[in-house]
Amino acid sequence: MNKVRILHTADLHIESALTAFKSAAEIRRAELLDIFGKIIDTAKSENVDVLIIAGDLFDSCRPSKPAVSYVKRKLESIPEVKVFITTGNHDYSLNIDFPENVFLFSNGIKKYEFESFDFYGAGFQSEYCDSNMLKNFSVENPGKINILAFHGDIVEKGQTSRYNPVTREELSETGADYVALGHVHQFTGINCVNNVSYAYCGIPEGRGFDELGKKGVIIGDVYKNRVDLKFLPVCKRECIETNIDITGCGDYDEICSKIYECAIGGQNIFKINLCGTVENQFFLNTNFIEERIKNDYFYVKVIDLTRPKIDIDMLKEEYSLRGLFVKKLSEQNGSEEALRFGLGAISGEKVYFNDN
Ligand SMILES: [Mn+2]
Repeated sequence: MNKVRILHTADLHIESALTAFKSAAEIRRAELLDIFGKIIDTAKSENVDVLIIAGDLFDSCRPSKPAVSYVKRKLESIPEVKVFITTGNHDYSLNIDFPENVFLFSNGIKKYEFESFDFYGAGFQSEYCDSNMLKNFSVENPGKINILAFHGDIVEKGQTSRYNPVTREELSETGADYVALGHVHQFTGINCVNNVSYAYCGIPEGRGFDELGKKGVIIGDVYKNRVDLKFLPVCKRECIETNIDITGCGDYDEICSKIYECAIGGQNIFKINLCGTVENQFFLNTNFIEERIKNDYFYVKVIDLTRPKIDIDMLKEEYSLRGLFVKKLSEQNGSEEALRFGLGAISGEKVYFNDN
């Protein structure tokens, strides 16, 4: 049966600044380039026919010479693979002399025809694209396998976006068998609307705590009217945000052992939120904790979200509004939450309630 084997990636954002990683930023920047090499090697070992890079390959329109020459060299190493690159809102004007196996889409929709499939793509020409690039597009040879790639936002009808807004209805009208999307940095699952399958593959390496979890690419086969595609994790490190309850920990030794117990995998990038209650007199210094554990992690950031323990027995003896409140509440077996809200309100804090 006719099929096209593809690897779909996007949003590599090569040469992102990553300043939040401080001393680890240089290494992480190098890793963003390195993952490109790994993806190319995967395309080769998995024998794909087509490699799709759906925008924001580079973080800017002016990537450095070393980065460009590495990217070109890796693309040259897979001459048997057809590589389709669309520009995104970050790299909308790339001035790169790509090797012969690369097809670049840097403006309105364009088609390349091959024996077993047609490939369409459209790219950004500036930082923003307020109107839909597809503009009533539908494939010219509906009997063939058709693949479409672009960078942009899938929106609801009537919703706007500055990044090429396209609705599901418009995707369905393209008649493509697979639409390879870029711009959203999270894998969305393989979705389908009227035989048109579409997906965001997400970024292949997380660049911060807004890009959490395992990152990867989409790989598999595109057939006429259906796909057999899966998510393949390729990232070297995961960005992980985790809450660690340190209630009961009396000193830094205990807190650090608790962290080691809960935040496993030192190669990963951690944001650790310490939570729970601590004794009033225990002074928590997150810089000191980071200093103690930093050699065991590629990068670790520690945030103090703990709350001081409330000494009810002491408070209810107080001759004050606060004392009276605590006394009344404990007589009625009030909840810990009610206690915190009440004490907060009495001390003049803003108190927020929500239904969840
Ligand atoms: Mn983008």
